[in-house]
Amino acid sequence: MDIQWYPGHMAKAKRQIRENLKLIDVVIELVDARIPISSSNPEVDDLINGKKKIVVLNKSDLADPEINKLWEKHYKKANQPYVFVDAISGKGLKELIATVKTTMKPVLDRDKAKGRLNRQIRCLILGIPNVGKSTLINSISGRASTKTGNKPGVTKANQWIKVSNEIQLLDTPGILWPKFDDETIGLKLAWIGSIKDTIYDREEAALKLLEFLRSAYPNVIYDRYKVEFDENTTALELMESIARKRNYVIRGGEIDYSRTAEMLMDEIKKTTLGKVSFEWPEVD
Ligand SMILES: Nc1nc2c(ncn2[C@@H]2O[C@H](COP(=O)(O)OP(=O)(O)O)[C@@H](O)[C@H]2O)c(=O)[nH]1
Ligand SMILES: [Mg+2]
Repeated sequence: MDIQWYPGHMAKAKRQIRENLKLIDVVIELVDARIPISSSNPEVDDLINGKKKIVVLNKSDLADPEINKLWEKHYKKANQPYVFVDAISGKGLKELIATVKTTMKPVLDRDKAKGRLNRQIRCLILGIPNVGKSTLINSISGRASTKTGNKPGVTKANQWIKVSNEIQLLDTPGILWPKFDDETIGLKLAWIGSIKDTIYDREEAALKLLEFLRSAYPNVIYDRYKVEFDENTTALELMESIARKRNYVIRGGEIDYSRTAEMLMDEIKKTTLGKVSFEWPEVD
């Protein structure tokens, strides 16, 4: 998938979100549990202009359970409603529905006091490409009404999906643009397979990945690639050992860096390396 956010695209996406925001009560911001910050858009809070927001950490099945716990603490402390979900299996969806209700309770109570009964809660899903918006909408609606995958440009009139007696969900999610202000954000998006790694130098991305894994998940490297290393081993040396182990060499016994990098990027994207999170909140 290719994300090219030209200023025109961005302006259009923003306009669409603003239009849809007029119709809704609650914003469900979908992020990737492995990179909750890098997969969210810092402009969201300005954009939603005071609407209630629930952070939904999707693909939590792929994230490190220990790091998920740190994020839970983080959002609790920040008083930010959040839910961990796995949109494919539907795990966490009940909790999401419950969270929508508790978040809106004060508003509903106020409306009830004014005599406005049977008030519907209307929700909108927002998120960057590939984060699982369509999958979540499908799971929540219990039918395959929304196409999953990456087919941009298919637009139709807005429809409401009935989630429960009180909750409705706009069937068209808002697409946010990822931020690339910081080089590491692009790298993390490439590691989770959210953007084509060809946007980056693949060998560079794979080297940075090894650097990250070496310090954060050394056992993942040991277990999968069965190579020895210590704190003095550079990422390049590590890549070379892995290449030799796999016999990724070309004529003359030279390392095939390109093939090794491709394999590494492939395995991290396919989550062959297990449950790995790429960022965590600052903890004291
Ligand atoms: N493992 C896992 N994969 C997911 C989850 N949610 C979505 N996906 C996958 O992520 C990819 C992108 O999902 P999609 O719903 O098309 O994302 P969208 O671009 O935000 O609409 C698809 O291959 C989905 O199967 C999840 O909770 N766990
Ligand atoms: Mg989609």
